[in-house]
Amino acid sequence: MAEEASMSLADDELVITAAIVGAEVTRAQNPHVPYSAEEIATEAARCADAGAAVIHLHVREPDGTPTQSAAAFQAAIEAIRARCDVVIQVSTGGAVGMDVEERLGGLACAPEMATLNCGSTNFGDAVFVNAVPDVRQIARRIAQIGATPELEVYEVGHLDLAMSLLDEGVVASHAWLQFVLGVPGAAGARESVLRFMISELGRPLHWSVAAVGRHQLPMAALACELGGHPRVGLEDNLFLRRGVLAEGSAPLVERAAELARERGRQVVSAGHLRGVLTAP
Ligand code: KMH
Ligand code: ZN
Repeated sequence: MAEEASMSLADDELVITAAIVGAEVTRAQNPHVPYSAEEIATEAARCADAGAAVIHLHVREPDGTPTQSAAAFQAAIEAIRARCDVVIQVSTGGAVGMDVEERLGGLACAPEMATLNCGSTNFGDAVFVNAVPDVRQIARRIAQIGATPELEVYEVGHLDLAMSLLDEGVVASHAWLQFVLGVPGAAGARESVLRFMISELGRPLHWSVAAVGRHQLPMAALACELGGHPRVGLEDNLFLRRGVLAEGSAPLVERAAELARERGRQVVSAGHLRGVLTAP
């Protein structure tokens, strides 16, 4: 059986994650998507100032092509660390179609957190493939470098796999869990879906919600109300409100921080979160 989570935030404390780059969104869709290490660091610093404790990180080639190369991650991470204090969570999902080994470049750069996608899912017209043996292998690689995994759950079956990995100890009990809702073709970004998934957790994990498109801010508000944590940013949503492009991810972080405060939650800093992540 899984142990109780050994470290925790107070109930009112809230972590905002900013997903500032992504792999699929482009400057043709929103000119504020950062590509270079310096652009990424500038946006990370704006998001930290607005209240983000975690930066969920993808990286790009100079022309915007998604890459998972360790060199590109290293350049971005060094630039971010020179500008602001944030917990860096590297993507091990990369872009649809990348092979598993290619996706793990960020793990060479000593990140504090890394994503663990807990199964295959429709991803618009594509399929984001995460075969179970690969999920287990990535989990072990994240554990080897001592990073905190964030279990990405797009579907109910992913939650069952996540629970099995926790029960088996393949994933440590202090893992975070994120419900990714509203990806076209996968579970919808609806209150009923989120409430059901939470009811199935059965253990005291910290959880967040990353909802796609117009659902991002309403589901962020719901996460704040239900004791979870919001992820916002251009990776998942390009608009601040209907018809108005967000001028980067920072305005979305600002809005998430307002939603949190309006619901009695306290937005915590990276330093505070780090203390929780590294507690014995
Ligand atoms: N780009 C998506 C296919 C992650 O970062 O771990 C996968 C993704 C998940 O973004
Ligand atoms: Zn991602």
